Amino acid sequence: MGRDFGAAAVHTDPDQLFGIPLLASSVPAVPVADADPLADAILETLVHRIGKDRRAARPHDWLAATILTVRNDIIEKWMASTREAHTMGAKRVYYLSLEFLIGRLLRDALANLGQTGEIGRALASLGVDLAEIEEIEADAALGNGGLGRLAACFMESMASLDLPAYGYGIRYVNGMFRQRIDDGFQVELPENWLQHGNPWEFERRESAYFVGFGGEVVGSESGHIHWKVGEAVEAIAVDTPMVGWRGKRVNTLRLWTARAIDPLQLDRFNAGDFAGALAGQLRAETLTRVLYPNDSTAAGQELRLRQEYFFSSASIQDIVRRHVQYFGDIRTLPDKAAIQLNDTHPAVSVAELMRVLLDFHDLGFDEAWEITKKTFGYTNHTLLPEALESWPLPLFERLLPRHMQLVYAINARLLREARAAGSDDAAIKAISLIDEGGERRVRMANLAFAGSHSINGVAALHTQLMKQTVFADLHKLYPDRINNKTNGITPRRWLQQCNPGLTGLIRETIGDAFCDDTTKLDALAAHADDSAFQQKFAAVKRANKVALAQYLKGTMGVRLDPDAMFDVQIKRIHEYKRQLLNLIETVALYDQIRSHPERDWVPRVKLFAGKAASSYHNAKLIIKLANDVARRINADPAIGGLLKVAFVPNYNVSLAEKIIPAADLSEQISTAGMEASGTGNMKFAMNGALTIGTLDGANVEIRDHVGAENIVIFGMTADEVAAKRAGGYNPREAIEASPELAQALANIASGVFSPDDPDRYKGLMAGLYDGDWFMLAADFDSYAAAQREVDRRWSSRPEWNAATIRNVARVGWFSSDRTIGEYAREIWGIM
Ligand code: 26V
Repeated sequence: MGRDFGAAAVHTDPDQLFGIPLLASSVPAVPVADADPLADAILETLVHRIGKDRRAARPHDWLAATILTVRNDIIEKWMASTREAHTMGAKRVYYLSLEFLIGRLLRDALANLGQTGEIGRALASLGVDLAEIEEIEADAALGNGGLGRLAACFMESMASLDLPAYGYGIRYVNGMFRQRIDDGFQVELPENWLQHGNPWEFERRESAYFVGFGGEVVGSESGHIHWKVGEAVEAIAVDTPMVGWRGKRVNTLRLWTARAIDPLQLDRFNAGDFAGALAGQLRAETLTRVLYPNDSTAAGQELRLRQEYFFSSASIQDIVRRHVQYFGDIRTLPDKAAIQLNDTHPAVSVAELMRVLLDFHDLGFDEAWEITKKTFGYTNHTLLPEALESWPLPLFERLLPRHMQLVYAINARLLREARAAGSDDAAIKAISLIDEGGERRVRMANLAFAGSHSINGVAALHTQLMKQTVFADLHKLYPDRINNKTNGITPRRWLQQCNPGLTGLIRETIGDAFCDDTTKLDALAAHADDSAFQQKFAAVKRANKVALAQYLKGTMGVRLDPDAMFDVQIKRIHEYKRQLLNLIETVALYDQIRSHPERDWVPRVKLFAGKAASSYHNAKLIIKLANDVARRINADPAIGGLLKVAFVPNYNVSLAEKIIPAADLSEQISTAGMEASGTGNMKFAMNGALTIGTLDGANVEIRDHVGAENIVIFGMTADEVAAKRAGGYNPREAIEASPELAQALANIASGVFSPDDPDRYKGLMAGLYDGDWFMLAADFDSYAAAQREVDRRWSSRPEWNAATIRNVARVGWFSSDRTIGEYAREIWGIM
C-alpha cells in the first residue's frame, strides 16, 4: 500500500534524511515559521509523520505534509457529518460506480474549505510554493471518461448540498493508462498514481467482507439455500474524504481493495514453493489491479465480471450491515437507503441484494423484490449497442451460480407481468433478461431496469431515445420508470479552481452569489454588450491562453500564438465523437488557405487531446492522423502561421483544467443521437468558449439556455440521422456532391500527410465511402459552413465577446448541484 501515512511512519533511510533538497534554493536561511501556527503544523507533520528534515524535504514530502495537515481539519468535519447522519436517522445515498475520475484533490479540498490563502501563506513562509506542490499531486484517474468524471462531480455536489452520501467503487492500483505519443502513435503505459503513497486515504481493516465466486448451490437440511463458493477473497474498505463547498459536509468515497484470505500458504512456502505460496495473494490482488481502459466495447472478459461482482457484493454487504446496525429491521431498507447504479457495471447488485434478503434475512421472494425495486435507481449513459453489457450465460452461471438462479426467478416474474400486460412475442424477447438470439447472454441493462423504480437518462434527448429504442418495450410495460436527469458539472472545480481569473472578474462585476448558486451568473448578461467589461473578459481569456501556450511550449515544445483562435476538441477518441470530421475539415481548410493565401483567414490553433481504447484500431489511427496532419501543416511555410495543429498527449482531468479556460471554440460534433449528454460541452461554455456542435446530448439544452444566437449548430438532427440510415444512406453520393470533402479525402488517402507510409489512411478513407456509419460525409458541408460562420463571428470581436459572455451567464443551470437536487427529490426522496 505504498507509504503508510496513517501510522506514525518515520523514514530512517539516511539518504532520504540528508539527501539534496530539491527546494533548497527557496528555503529561507532564517526560520520564519514561528509566527504562523499553520506553518508550524506543516513542519511538525513533515518531521514526525514523513520523517524528513526541513532541508532534506522534497516536493512530494511537502505535498504529503500539507495534505496530512489539511486532513486533520477534514477529519473533524468528516466525523461530525457521519455522527449527524447517524443521530438524525437520515436516509443515505449510495452511488455505486466502477469509475470515479476524481483527479487531484488538494486544490479542491483547500478551496472548498476556504483555506487556500492561509495554507499558501504558511507554505510560502517555509519557502514552498503551494501552486508548485499542487501540480505534482497524482491525478487519480480511476475512470475512463464522462461517466467517471460525472461520478466525481456528483460526489462533490452531494457533499456541497449536505446530503449524506457514500460513493462505492474499486481502488485500482493502476488507473487509466498513461498515453505517450511515439512518432504520432499512441503508446499505452501503466499508470501509477500510488507511487508516492496516497495521504488522502484511510484503510479500514475492520470493514472487510468475504466475496465468493464459483462453486455450487446446495440446499441445507433446514431447507435453506446455501451457496458453497469455490473461491473467496476479502474486500477491504479504503476511504477517502470528499469535501463539500464551504466545508459544509464531508462524505466518504469507499473504494474496495482485494486481499487473499490466506495471503501466504505456509505449507507451500515451507516446502520450498515460494512463488506458489504467494499465488493466492497475487490472484486476489489482480482483481483490483487495473481499470478496464475501454469505453467502447464490452470487455467480454471474466476479470471484468469478477470486478463488477466483487465491488457490488462488498458494497451491498456494507450497506445492509450499516442499515441493520442503525435501524434493526431490514424491511425499512428503502426508507433509509437509496442505491444508484452508475450504468450497468454494478447491475449484478440487484441479484446480490436479492440473495442477501432471501438467503440471509429469510424474506419471501415477493417482499424481497419490492424492497429491491424501491431501493435501486439505474442511470443509463449510453445507447451504443456495443457498450450495452451482457455476459455469456455459461460464464455468469459458472462464476455466480446462485445469482444465475435468481436471475431466472426474476426473469420468470418479469415475463409473467409482461404477458399479463399483453406484450407480444417480440416484446417478450426484448424484455427478457436473457438474450436468446445466438449464444445465450445475461442482459445487464434489463436486469438493472427490472430491479429499479427509476431509470434515468442523462440529457433530455437521450432519455427520449431510451424510450424509443433500447428500452421501448420495458418502457411500455413500466411507463412511470424512465425519467431524465440532465447532467451537470461542479462549478467549484470547473470554474472557480480552474479559472481564477474569470472567477475574480465575475466576482468584481456581480458579487459572489454565483459561488453558492451558479444560476446567479445570469447577472453577467447585463454586461455582455458593455465594451469595458468585454475588454476585461477578453483579457482574462488571453491570459489563460498565454499560460496554456507556455505550458505546451514547455511540455511538448510547440509554439502557439495566443492571438489565434484556440479551437479545441478534447475527449475520448471515438468514431461517434467525430474527431475525424474535425481533422478532415482541417485538411480542407489547409487546402483552401494554400490555394487562396490572399484571403482574410482567421488564424486558428486546433488542439486535440484524448485517449483511444487500446483495442480500438480506428481510434488509434485517428490519433496518428492528427499527429501526421499537425506535422505537415505546422512545417508548411506557405501557411504563415495561420493554422497550427497540436495533439496534446495524455489527456486527463488535470490537463482539462488547463486547456478549458484557454479555449475559444468548443467542438461538440458527435453524430446526433449518439452522445448521451457530454459534459465537456458545459465546462467550455462556463469558461467562455463558443460551442460549435450538433443537436446531440446536452448540446440541445445548452442551446435552449444560452440562446440559439450564441451557439453555432450544424448538421442533421437525431431524427434525420435515423431517417437517413433507414432510407439507405449513400455516402459516396454525399462525397461526390462536395468537391471540398472529396479533395480532402483524396489528399489523406493518397499519403499527402503520410509520405513515410502513403497507404496508412487508405482503409480509413475507404470506410467513409463504403459505409460511413457516423455520417461524416452527410454533415461535412454543414460543418464546414458552420466553421466559416465561426470565423465571421471571430472577426467581429465585440459580437464574439458578447456571445461568449452570454454563454457564461446562462450556463449556470448545468451545475451538478442542480442535477443532484433533482436526483435527491425525484429519485432518492431525500430533499
Ligand atoms: C462501457 C464499458 C464496457 C466494458 C469495459 C469498460 C466500459 C467502460 C465504460 C462503458 C460505458 C461508458 C458510457 C459512458 O461513459 N457514457 C458517457 O457518460 C457521460 C456521463 O453521463 C456522458 O456525458 C457521455 O455522453 C457518455 O458517453
